[in-house]
Amino acid sequence: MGNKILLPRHRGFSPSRRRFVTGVAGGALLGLTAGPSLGTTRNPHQGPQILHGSHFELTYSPTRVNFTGKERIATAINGSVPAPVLRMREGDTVTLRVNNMMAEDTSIHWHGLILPSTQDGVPHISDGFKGIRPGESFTYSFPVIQNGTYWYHSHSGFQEQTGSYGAIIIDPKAPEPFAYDRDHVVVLSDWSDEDPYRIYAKLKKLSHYYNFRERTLGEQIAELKEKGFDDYMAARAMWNEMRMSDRDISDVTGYTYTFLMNGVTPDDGWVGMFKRGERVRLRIINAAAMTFFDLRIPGLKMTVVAADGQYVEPVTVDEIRLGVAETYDVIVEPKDDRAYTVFAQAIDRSGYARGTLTPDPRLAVDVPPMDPAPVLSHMDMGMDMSGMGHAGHDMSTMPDNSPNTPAIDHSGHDMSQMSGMDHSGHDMSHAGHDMGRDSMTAGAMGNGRAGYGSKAPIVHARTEYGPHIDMRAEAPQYRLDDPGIGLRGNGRRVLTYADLVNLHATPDPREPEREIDLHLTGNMSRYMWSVNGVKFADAEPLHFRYGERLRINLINDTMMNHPIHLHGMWSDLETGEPGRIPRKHTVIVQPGAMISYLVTADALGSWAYHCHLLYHMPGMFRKVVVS
Ligand SMILES: [Cu+2]
Repeated sequence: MGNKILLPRHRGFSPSRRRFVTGVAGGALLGLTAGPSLGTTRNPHQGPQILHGSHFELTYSPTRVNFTGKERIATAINGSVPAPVLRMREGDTVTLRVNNMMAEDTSIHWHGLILPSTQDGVPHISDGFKGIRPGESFTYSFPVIQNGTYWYHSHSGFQEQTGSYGAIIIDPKAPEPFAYDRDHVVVLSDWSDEDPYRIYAKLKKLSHYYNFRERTLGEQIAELKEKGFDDYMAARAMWNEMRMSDRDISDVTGYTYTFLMNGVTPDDGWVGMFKRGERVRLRIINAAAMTFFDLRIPGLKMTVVAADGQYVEPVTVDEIRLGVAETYDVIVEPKDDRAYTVFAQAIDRSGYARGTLTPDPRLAVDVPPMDPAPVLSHMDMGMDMSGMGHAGHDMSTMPDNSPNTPAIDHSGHDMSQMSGMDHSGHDMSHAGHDMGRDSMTAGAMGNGRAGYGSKAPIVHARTEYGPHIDMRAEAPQYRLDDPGIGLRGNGRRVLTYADLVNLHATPDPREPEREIDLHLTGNMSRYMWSVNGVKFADAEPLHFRYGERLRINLINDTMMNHPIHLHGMWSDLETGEPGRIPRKHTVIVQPGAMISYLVTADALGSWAYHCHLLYHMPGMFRKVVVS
């Protein structure tokens, strides 16, 4: 091993040879075990190395990467972006030594794993854990009491944006309830050449900075001057080609992001092999910092067998939306000797991650065009859809306090931004279609019994009023069978939360003793995010009583999807199937919608509870104390 470690996955036949990762930690890195598989020759398209066993050595080091033609420094683990796949066994006690060879503090959180608070890896929240200082190590150790597909990532600063994430696979003790012949991990992520703190600063200054077409003429002229004419026009052409919407779908977009599948760019493409007739299990993990992906494999049906690592009744679909941090295990059965594209569009259609499933890497395959950029509907703004009288109504012409707009409170809303939100063009036939399904659900949902969600009225706390809040959803609905913005009525069978049915009986069938309402709040134009109008820095911890069964109602008072992650305990998603409640670690709350889940507070100590969009986390975060 020399001073520079050429990572095996970048040897061989990369078509462009632009991508490489090398260690720059130099001698410092050599003093430590950087991972047992560094010397193995691997196909560059096959994604990160896999480490097996119950003892893992993971080393953070600043590492050169090149995803765009420009060299950048990543916060890589064992010199790899994504970090190695960790393959462990249910029933083992694992130890994971994490060495920090970087100049800043770091940490690892084992996302979705049920373990003691001391091992959860969130600095200054997990009991006794203050992060791992430069040059120091921390050894995690915990029994593995579950199986399935999970992932791990840094919980320090914005390190996750610069490469600190990897997959965890836990092989089960008992045979699985389905069969497969082959197993691929599909890690989706978003890479930017920009420093994440610079991205955040830009968002703070101009929340739609990366949403190109929302920018004013003055801002565009400034950009033109900054970039020069050619680069500016190239960016514009890309943008126009992608039909980027001027709506608030994603804060950070393909304007700065390169979307990766197993660390491979769309130009190069990850390659997963199969033999015709095999059942192939794909373990799909959304490890992005900020990007929701809509994944499909044209020509193949996907049978979903697990959500967030938990077995579900198999359900066969064409497409799956993965919120940041969600995972789905699917089985596909390619019947022909042909190649298939694994296509994961960003939710705002500003780009995609791509890979190929193929019996032969030489086979060519088409990449489908991206769908049109989505348009926010009344429903996405939490408006009352029980009457269709709003059809074709242009919100921008409405007086702020019009009695015709009971569903949305615009006080404090920046109308210059509103005027861009012309709803007249949105296709109500889709909304109407979803309405029918909504009303079906509405009868069962919201009756207050375990599994059915809350029947309490929506109340906005006093803390939800003020310049830090620019929207309150007045009629948020359970929309469990709504595939979500950009996926409605697209002619494909899209997985919804209503499709998720636990393969096993609900582990804790108790009725909830109490409910906690959490409104997801913010002011988009000021890029301020909060819970119940209170940002993390000003918030008291939430207290759960040890052993209690409680219900959490998440009400999304913003126009964005937020993936909400509770550490340490399961989120038992109420879908109207009380006997078979699916368990998740991360739950998407759609814009203007509500969702609720039950929690068994069976994990003592302190836990993080937050939106998993990286740049929302500083505000949209709570500490939970179970005692
Ligand atoms: Cu969020």
